[in-house]
Amino acid sequence: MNLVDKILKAHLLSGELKTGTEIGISVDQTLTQDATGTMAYLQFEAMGIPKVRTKVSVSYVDHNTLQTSVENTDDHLYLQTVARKYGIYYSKPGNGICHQVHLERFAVPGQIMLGSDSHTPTCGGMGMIAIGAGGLNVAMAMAGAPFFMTMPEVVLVRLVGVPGPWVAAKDVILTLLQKLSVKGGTGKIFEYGGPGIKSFEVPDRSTMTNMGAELGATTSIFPSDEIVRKYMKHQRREKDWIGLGPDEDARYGEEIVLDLGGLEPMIARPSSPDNVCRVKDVSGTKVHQVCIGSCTNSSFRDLMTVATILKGKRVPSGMSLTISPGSRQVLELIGRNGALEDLIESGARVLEPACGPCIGMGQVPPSGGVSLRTFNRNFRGRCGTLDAEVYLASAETAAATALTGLITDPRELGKPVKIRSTGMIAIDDSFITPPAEEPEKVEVIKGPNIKELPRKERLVDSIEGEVLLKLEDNISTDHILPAGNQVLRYRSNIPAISRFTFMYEDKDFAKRAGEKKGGFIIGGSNYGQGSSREHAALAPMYLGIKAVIAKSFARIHRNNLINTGILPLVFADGSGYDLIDKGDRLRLQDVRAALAENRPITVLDVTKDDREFKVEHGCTEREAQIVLAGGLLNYQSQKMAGAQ
Ligand code: MIC
Ligand code: SF4
Repeated sequence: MNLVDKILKAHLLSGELKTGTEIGISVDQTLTQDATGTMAYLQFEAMGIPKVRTKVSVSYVDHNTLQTSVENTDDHLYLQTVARKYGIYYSKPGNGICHQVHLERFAVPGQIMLGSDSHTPTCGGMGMIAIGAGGLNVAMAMAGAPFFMTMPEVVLVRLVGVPGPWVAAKDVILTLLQKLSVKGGTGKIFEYGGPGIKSFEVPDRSTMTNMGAELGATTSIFPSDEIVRKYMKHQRREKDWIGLGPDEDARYGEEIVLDLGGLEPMIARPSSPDNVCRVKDVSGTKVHQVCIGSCTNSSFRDLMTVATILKGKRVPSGMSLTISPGSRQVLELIGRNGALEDLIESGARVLEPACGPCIGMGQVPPSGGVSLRTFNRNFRGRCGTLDAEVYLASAETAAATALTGLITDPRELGKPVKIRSTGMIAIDDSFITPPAEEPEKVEVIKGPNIKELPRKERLVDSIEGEVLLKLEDNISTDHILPAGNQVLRYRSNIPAISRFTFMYEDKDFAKRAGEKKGGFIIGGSNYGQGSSREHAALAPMYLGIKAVIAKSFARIHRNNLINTGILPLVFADGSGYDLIDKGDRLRLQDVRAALAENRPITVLDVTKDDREFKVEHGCTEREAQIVLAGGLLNYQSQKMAGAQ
């Protein structure tokens, strides 16, 4: 057996481990963050369960920590009180980015975690199956319900050889993105193995599993070996360590061999994480800003690498260099060993341990500016400036670039830096509030911006409406519902946030959708890639979108559409996409029967003389029931009413 199958088998509640079939698995841990958490906890509260049924559930505040508006601060108070009442750990603003802190303080090899953030697979670097999902799915998992998914194909990524000087984990995952593209991991789990894994410590491994999300993979995982044991020992959690790996004769659906010795420093050019080339191919490009941090590259090792490169040097005066430590622990460690001083002296601006610029909260580049970031996503507009050019690269490349103001291959720095491990860490968990001992005494506080989740009515049999938007391939949830300072504060208020739907693609979209009383969206392939934000489904639902017809969907967003009651439909014949135009009026016929009987749906293009084409819903029986009910909340209420 491979490692993935071993862990899944130990958690299997329904189905069998056969690629492409639906399985139900038990969930040990959950994680939420502030931008997706409020919705998840509102849903959890509505279930009327007194306490979470997981082993560990943690609520992090890391995305929108600035508290520049009362909506934001009210969200934090809600998250804090709801956590205390229902048995959830609460990680305060300033404690760090959920994935980094979870790795440090909570992740356990062999366990399964569901998180309402697409980069939840970060903890796969420690031998955990950690999967990103929509907030509603996480709420269900907190209530003890199984998580259902289509059993992915397990791909072995066999690392051989030893990386050359200045080649980092980020270069491994960028190389994979170059080879496989942002769709290459769809329906797959990447299991890393081979002798080359020994070259990477836990945080490096987590850089790779983190950015497996950019490949579209369900998750990625490394074995739990002595390197994991050492990491956990330094965190004073060695007692939670278990050794875990594949059998010697383990079988995989596919195998990719990567010779680390042949790799070079790589960089993703604007505006997709798979638009990858060698750093040296774009070296000399002028850069206005360098941002170091995010859940991909903000560990102790990353920041020590940067501090060691910058020590005794200064960045040019026109350069804006920011550093966001991944956690308060990382900040404390570099504070104590003097590296923080080196960073400050070099001209770096040290920000709070949080997502910060990665989610467009500050450090918005100038118009037409060039920003090089150690982050994981560079979709157009995500940084807050629509015409900015954002590059993604390793901490090594970022530090070299900060020093010259031009994209610079770190190999030009000469002798590579060597970073010693943290050693035993003086743990301070004071920013993590445990659940209350007397939960009945805790009052859950909800500010006026926190609105209940809107619900959809049950699905009707014949759906008619206009095509409001036709989009190309690889539309991300950042395109559907952007983040950033203007929008993030409304994550607990669907009516308010829906006004920003597709704001960069078509600024009148929300208004038009309102006037036309909803309609349809046409998408290309990999529609909804990227972030897990279910707001990218809830807001269109609120605006009356009935179905998205696309060439294919990204996993988490497809799930979110189903949970929201929006039909995710795929063209049965490739040419269907070309035949429809924005503004066409479509009619979907016999929809309920097609879902119940698992057959394609017939669509008539009323504008084009009722031209007929077929679309597939691809729903399992359970998914079909959810869509028929008008979403997961309705489906649950129906089930509960049926049980009584
Ligand atoms: C992201 O990196 O896009 C986010 C912001 O962390 C999202 C979650 C969100 O939109 O709240 C994600 O990755 O799922
Ligand atoms: Fe936060 Fe960026 Fe990581 Fe998303 S990708 S969790 S916004 S640091």
